[in-house]
Amino acid sequence: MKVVKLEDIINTEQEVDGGNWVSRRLLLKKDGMGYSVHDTIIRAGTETHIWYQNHLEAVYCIDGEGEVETLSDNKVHPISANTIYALDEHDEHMLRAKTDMRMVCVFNPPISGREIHDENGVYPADVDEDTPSASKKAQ
Ligand code: 9YT
Repeated sequence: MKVVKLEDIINTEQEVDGGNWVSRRLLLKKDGMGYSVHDTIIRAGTETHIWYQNHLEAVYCIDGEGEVETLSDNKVHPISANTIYALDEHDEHMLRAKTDMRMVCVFNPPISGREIHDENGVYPADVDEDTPSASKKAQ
């Protein structure tokens, strides 16, 4: 069994700053669970275009307030604490944070660890730990 504490992730390679968000990646592909689990802070006042074409993601908000707009139908879904949304159709969306939002994110398949969004809001299908484009940098 493994036990991982958030404090063990902060200031390591498993803490990735995407600019609008900072993702503390608690469990990754290397942990062999078949999914990854992240504790992510979305920064207040930000708007992020996201389209995970290669992953399914569930996002459970445990603190803060904002909204998700699905771009296929322009529907706006208010998101606040104790609410989960599931991108079960690889939904292209805009994530807007009114306040800082703390989100627990689960990715299937798991991400490798250092992914940041590309210009289309996508993570690549799989990223090797040594791929230079996966290195830690702001978006
Ligand atoms: C909620 C969301 O999709 N935020 C973007 C960051 C991503 N979830 C991550 O890598 O933790």
